[in-house]
Amino acid sequence: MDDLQKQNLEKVKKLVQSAKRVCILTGAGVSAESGIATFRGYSEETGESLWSKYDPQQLASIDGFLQDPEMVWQWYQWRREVNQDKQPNPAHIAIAQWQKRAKQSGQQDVTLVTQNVDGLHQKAGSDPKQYSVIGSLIELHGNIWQNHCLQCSKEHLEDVTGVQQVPKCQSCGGQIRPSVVWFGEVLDQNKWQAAETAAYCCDLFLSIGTSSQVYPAAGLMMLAKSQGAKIVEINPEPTQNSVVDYQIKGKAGEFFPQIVNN
Ligand code: BJW
Ligand code: ZN
Repeated sequence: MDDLQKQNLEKVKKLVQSAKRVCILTGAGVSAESGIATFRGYSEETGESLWSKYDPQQLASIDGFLQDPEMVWQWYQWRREVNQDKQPNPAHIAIAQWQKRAKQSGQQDVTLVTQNVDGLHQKAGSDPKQYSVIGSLIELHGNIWQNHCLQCSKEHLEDVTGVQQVPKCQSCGGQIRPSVVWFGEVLDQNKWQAAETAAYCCDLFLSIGTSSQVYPAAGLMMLAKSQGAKIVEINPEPTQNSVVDYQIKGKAGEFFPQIVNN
């Protein structure tokens, strides 16, 4: 570890201890050490990223689904199959434990905003139920394990394991789709408002495992900075984001627990 990295780690540990309101934004990189593929950035654990093999406009856009629903549904079924046994890694666990400690002590608010749809933060113990309340988990891009009707929006709880054709909604006959946010779709407004509030009010913003290329999530960092928050990034391939105050160049599962458990 070089001197700058050591200095940054020590400074970030102090910030973590003294912050009153914290907003954590996570991306695919936080799940890379659990064996889940990232979208763009390279990850040592899974090799190629999803978008190096597949076209996001075809598979993760509303137009793609309208054009070829079967292909998109089957791609999500494949990802569900591949991801079903994946477990939280030390980064997910350390985040959830920090949130729990913060809630119990009443000394800090630690809100987790994730772009991930894999459900691993929940599995680790972060709480998504009250996403409008500071201190919980906000799944900004939805959850791959949930489904709803494209036409009437009804949530569908039935087990779709192994179903290879797009299921039909029993209420309206519409197509059932995964409850994730595709390109060209607006985010859930309650979730987005909660995320903006957490970023706006925080004094420490931690960006972990995201390439910061997808909006509006990528804009949260700038919002936090505009209100005077310190900005920390943990990523083996640091982004060129000029608003970052402290870069921790490395893996989330290795460095995040060091920062919060001391
Ligand atoms: C590690 C690691 C380790 C590796 N430890 N780190 C403003 C400007 C420009 C464009 C737009 C804009 N506003 C809106 C847009 C359009 C669009 C957009 O942002 N496009 C950009 C790509 C240019 N945004 C939208 O369409 C959004 N909707 C919207 O804005 O609505 C309003 C609107 C509607 C209509 C017209 C216009 C506006 C919706 C975005 C939805 C994103 N959906 C996806 C798919 C979800 C479902 C699924 O899983 O299939 O969400 S795309 C994909 O990218 C996924 C992710 O959540 C998201 C972000 O990716 P993330 O998490 O950053 O992952 P990677 O792979 O990019 O990066 C991983 C990082 O980890 C790398 O940096 C590695 O180095 C690092 N890493 N190992 C720590 N061990
Ligand atoms: Zn329906």
